[in-house]
Amino acid sequence: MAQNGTTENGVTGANGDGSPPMPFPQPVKVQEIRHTKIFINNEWHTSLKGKTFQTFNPATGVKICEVEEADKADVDKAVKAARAASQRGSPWRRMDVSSRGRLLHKLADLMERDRALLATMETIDTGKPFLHSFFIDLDGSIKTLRYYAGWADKIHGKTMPVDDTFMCFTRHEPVGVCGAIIPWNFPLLMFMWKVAPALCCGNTVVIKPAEQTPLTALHVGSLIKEVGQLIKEAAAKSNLKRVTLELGGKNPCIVFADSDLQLAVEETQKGAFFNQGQCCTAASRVFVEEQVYEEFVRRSVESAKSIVIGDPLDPRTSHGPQIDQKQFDKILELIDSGKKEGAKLECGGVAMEDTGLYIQPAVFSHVKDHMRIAKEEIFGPVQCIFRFKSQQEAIERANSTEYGLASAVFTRNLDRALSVSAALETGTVWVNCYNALHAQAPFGGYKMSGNGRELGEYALAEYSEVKAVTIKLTEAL
Ligand code: NW8
Repeated sequence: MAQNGTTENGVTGANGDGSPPMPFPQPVKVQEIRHTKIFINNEWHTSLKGKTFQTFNPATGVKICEVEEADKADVDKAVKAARAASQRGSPWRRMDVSSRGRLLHKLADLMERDRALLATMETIDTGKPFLHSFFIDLDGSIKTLRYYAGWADKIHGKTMPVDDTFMCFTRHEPVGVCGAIIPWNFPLLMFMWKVAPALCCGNTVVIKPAEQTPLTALHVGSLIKEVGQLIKEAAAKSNLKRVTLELGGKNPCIVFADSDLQLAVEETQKGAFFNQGQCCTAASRVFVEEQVYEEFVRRSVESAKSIVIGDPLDPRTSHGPQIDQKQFDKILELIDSGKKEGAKLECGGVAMEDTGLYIQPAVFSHVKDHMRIAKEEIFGPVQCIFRFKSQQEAIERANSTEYGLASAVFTRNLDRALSVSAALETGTVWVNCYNALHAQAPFGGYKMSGNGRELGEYALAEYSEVKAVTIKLTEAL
């Protein structure tokens, strides 16, 4: 399991009693959720209308706590505070850019300190396995924050030669107040994908966590309070001028007969079932070349049957429950449509009997492009395997969707990997891997999968305005 050497809270055994280091991080016992209010201007506020909402643990159905619910007036209050903090002359705007970077690093330090607690909260709130929360969501969040902390003092314009006796340079300025609506599938990670680049450019941010999963955003509020600065957040959407969106996908994988077949089976399967299939990047259409089709299906089914479903806090678990009843019902309805339309359900696809929201990972073979399971985003643990004959045909079928978020190619042939990745109409193409996301690389959708980019240097453009300053010179030498 990948482990970042710098983020060790909960990983190593600094037990102080001479006992050997723990091989795995452990969930923390959460007695009570301390932060349940609206965080504005470094302070906790109750909702103006006195409203609260409940958040539930999807693994047990048990209520976790009540959270203050922001209404329009609370949002206005948050936006007003964010606007004041982003005025020229405010402490946040006047702060030198390297101090801004240090604050973001400080927040990353605090998240490392509370890493096991945050991972536990994320698991209780979403149902995702604890080790995934710890090694993927927390690792990715902290890395994203540190990556943009490094950018804070490296965002600069250019000087360009222009006509006659002018000189011209650009300044990259913050947009001002940014609003972010966070999805429930990766509450903390998606929070950081938005907030870190926005803050490193000098903006202020108003956040609306998903109703299902507010806990980690609230805890990060308490960490920001520890950082002790006028960084804003709360709960809101507002009249934003620019919108970047990261929407759905029906992401194709193309597996050629010359690929490392076992690697292709493992990566496409993790791609399909990771986070219970609740990923915009879910590998939901796998096209397999006809010579290896039967073998690929056989190995995929064998592997799917060995997935350990269970209590998300148990470190042996690799598959947890779906987020809520509505998603759970929608997934089972789509699985049913697949069976009715003639695809072959090789394994899984049924709810676990004893508890509510668990669905056994489903593998469908003999899926045809016209079926609903081939076209609609399922957002659940359903893998659809298709057969193809020629490279040209695979590319055309992979591209024949309104979506264009991500795709993957499995082959040992470098020429083919390069030409197929050029032909696929998606914002990301993975070659011989899947879900290989990095803070340094841009991520976003073609076509209906979204606007703009997150992560990497490209995301900075979404959060900055470029000003050209042109100066008339009186003397040309
Ligand atoms: C930002 C993200 C990551 C990271 C690593 C491994 C597996 C899956 C995901 C992932 C900075 C550094 C690392 C993943 C996360 C979000 C979505 C889908 C897959 N992210 N990872 Cl939507």
